[in-house]
Amino acid sequence: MNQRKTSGALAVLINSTSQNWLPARWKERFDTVCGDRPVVLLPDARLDPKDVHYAAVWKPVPGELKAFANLRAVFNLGAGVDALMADDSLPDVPLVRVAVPDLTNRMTEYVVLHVLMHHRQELYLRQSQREKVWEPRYQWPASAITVGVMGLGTLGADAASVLRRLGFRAAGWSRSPRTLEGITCFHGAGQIDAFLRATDILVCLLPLTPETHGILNRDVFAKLNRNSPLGAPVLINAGRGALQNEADILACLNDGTLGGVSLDVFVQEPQPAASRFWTHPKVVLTPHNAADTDADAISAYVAGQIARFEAGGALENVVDRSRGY
Ligand code: NDP
Ligand code: OXD
Repeated sequence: MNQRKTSGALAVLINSTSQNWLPARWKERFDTVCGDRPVVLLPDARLDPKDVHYAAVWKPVPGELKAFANLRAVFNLGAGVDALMADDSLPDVPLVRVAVPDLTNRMTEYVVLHVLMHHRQELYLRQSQREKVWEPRYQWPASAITVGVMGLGTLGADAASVLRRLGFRAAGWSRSPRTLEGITCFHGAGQIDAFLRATDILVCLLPLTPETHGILNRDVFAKLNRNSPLGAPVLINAGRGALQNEADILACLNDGTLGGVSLDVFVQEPQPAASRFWTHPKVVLTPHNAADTDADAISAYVAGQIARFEAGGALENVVDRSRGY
């Protein structure tokens, strides 16, 4: 194998204030797994940018990475690379995204939780509890519901297969043809209508790209199946906020085109206090924490990739920049 050995620094750039992203914790984890390699938390005035060979980043400010002339690879500390793809000055080196069982399992937990919440009428039952009303409604079986997953990649494929094992009918939609056991697979613009017509609960795990921007809109919601025991279709979006037209979602909830939604992602994050999504009775809101990237799991993943790359091996999960994901 071609050795690419180096002691170049790993620069860590994190631009988030939420608890999961505390930069000091990420630095500590990287220090532990990177052996002798210097790990530098940016900004750091003492750093010579030429010493940086790798960058591990979450939402860096556009332009921040072009300072590193000797960069060999960028590791995005999440699965979605839309924030990086929006940076015109992103250096022309491999861009690696997260695809690890830890993240996949967390997302599948979120999807299963929210599919079950709507399927088992939890919004009605919690309201009944608050009002001390003992009026159980007919509960249909999981096999009466088709969950359609938009995006059959690392996350969507796993969520769909676990839902199928729970007894739901599972369908999925991707860009290119996929074959997944027990899942009815659709692909491309030519098959989206058939996919939507079969779907009672629509789960979105698409990446945000120019092609998918705004895809969750009234036209799409109006094509979902209206003849399931749910009464009206349900949307669950844990992809990215800009996939959804938020005015359409609220209007469709109000006129019955949608019966309920679970939203983990929003055009504006955090959501402003005045947003109707906080208080709408048919909305379950979570603060973009469907699947946290865990510092223990992801630092080990990045260090492992660097070690393999320097031993002459190939990087895994490299983003195809022409597709945008
Ligand atoms: P992958 O790249 O593994 O999968 C993406 C899937 O979307 C693929 O099946 C792909 O099709 C499909 N797709 C992309 N573009 C289109 C299109 N134009 N039409 C139809 N299908 C399309 O991504 P992951 O599964 O790892 O992650 C998905 C997204 O989840 C991330 O990009 C991120 O935005 C979001 N995410 C959210 C988190 C949260 O906490 N809320 C946490 C982690 C991720 P094909 O198979 O043909 O390539
Ligand atoms: C991700 C995310 O993309 O946290 O991993 O949203």
